Amino acid sequence: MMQYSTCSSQSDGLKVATFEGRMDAADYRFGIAVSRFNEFITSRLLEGALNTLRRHGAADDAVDVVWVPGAVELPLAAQTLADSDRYHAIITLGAVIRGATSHYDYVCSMVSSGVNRVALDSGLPVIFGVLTTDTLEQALERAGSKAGNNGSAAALSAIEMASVLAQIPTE
Ligand code: INI
Repeated sequence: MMQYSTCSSQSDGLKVATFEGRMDAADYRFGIAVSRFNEFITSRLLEGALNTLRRHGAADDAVDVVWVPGAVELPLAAQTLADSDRYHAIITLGAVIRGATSHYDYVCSMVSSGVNRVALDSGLPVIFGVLTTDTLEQALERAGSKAGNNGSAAALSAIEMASVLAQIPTE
């Protein structure tokens, strides 16, 4: 919703256009890429994302899910989803756990820079819903137990970004 904000430091009451996302997903389509590696965790992230999209009005047929082998494959899946022109936002979900991998830093670096590049190249919101934790316990905490659900948080970001980007005038 566009509003006009008055900058209080301006004595002449200058008004600036201000855009904020509405948390209503009914008008948007979402693509979700989720990794099978650490599926015990990522399936919970997916459940959180789907529940949140539904609660905010997304229809089931407005959401597509693509499973990939691991976090490293998420950027290519996100890019393919973005290139399809079917979606207003893409959500990537994965879990990289340091204790379980000696190449943790490489995997984190590839997935984070890849996801960011797809967002900037496509001009679509591509949300980073990938857990990067030291332990399985920390991942579980962020997948629906005491530290919330990172998949649900990613879905909220996707809705907000789809809405706010749609409002920014193009000329
Ligand atoms: N993929 C993950 O999603 N999480 C991990 O913790 C992980 N570990 O431990 O290595 C992981 N590796 C697989 C990687 O994402 C690719 O699928 C694989 O290298 C093939 O390209």
